[in-house]
Amino acid sequence: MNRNKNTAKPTTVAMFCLLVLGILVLLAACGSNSSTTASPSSPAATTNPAPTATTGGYGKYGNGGSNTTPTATTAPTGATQTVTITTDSNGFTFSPKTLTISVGTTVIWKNTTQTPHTVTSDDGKSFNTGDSTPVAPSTTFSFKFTKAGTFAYHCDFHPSMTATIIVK
Ligand SMILES: [Cu+2]
Repeated sequence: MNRNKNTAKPTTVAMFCLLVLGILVLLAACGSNSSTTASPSSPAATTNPAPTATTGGYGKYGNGGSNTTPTATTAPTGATQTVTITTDSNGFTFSPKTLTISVGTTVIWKNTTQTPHTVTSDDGKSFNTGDSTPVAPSTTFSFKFTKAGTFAYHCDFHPSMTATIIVK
């Protein structure tokens, strides 16, 4: 009996080992599985650090290091000119009535009156605030002139309000 068992043992042991190994692997898999299910895979919040203003040139002078950002706000490229919507002895008016600018200039109409006005090019298509979205009191309307030409415009609400932008 004993001898017989001894001869049969090696394979049995090997089989047993494999079985145990297999079970262990399964258990390990199950174990790790159940333990990981608890933690919700949080989509690693990619904290994009705001592009820190380059501490180049300017930072070196003065207060060494503190970013003295040279007012580089994304302003409209090119120059700007302002036309004031105001009141004169004749009533509402654009001031100046004729404004000469160079190509690429953005004109800002500033309504300083208590009444809405439109800024409507006479050709009806170059620029237009539209009657439903006029320049409300204390607000502005901007338009960038990218083409040379003479642009007469008016206010749809007040026929006497006429003016011209000359783009060179
Ligand atoms: Cu008006």
